[in-house]
Amino acid sequence: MIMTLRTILIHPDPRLKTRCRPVERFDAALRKLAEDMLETMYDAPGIGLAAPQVGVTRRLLVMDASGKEEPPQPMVLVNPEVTWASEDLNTHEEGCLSIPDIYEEVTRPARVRVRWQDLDGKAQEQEFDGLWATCVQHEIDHLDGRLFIDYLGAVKRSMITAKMKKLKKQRA
Ligand code: K2U
Ligand code: ZN
Repeated sequence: MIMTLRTILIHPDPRLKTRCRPVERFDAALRKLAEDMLETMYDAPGIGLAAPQVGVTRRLLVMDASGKEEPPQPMVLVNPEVTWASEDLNTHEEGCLSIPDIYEEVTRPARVRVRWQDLDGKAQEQEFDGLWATCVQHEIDHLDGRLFIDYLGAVKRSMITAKMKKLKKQRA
């Protein structure tokens, strides 16, 4: 079983602003993509990765927000949706593999219930809290073409976008 590291798109990129379409075919290609995304996430390293970040505008995300001392807990969520969000909020410093070296505080519901399909198309539902809740909301935002910098003020966001354009020019 060979896994392939995928290239992570850097903001600004139209594919990162796209509302992704649902996954319809639960086949070997989907499984391969999920495996590649998990390998790409661990290699980055990151604790989450959404399909549009590797150029696939479909509703699929992977995450593993388990702490360093805990065993890995890779999760694959297909066609995820938030079915409930707590009133109380939580503020966490967020980063994004598509916006390297930028970290800003974002406030989100502290707990969310998410419903999704697994790689066999079977329905799953679970409540997330802590870093898992922050991460799953950050990843589902990616599927709707939303980035964590969209929660910042316009001035800060435009400075970050200018910085990323420069970085992309250097990398090209
Ligand atoms: O989606 C991504 O780009 C990976 C994100 C996921 C994430 C962002 C903010 C908060 C939690 C998860 C990160 O780049 S993964 C690296 C990381 C890990 C912990 C905290 C911040 C960033
Ligand atoms: Zn991100």
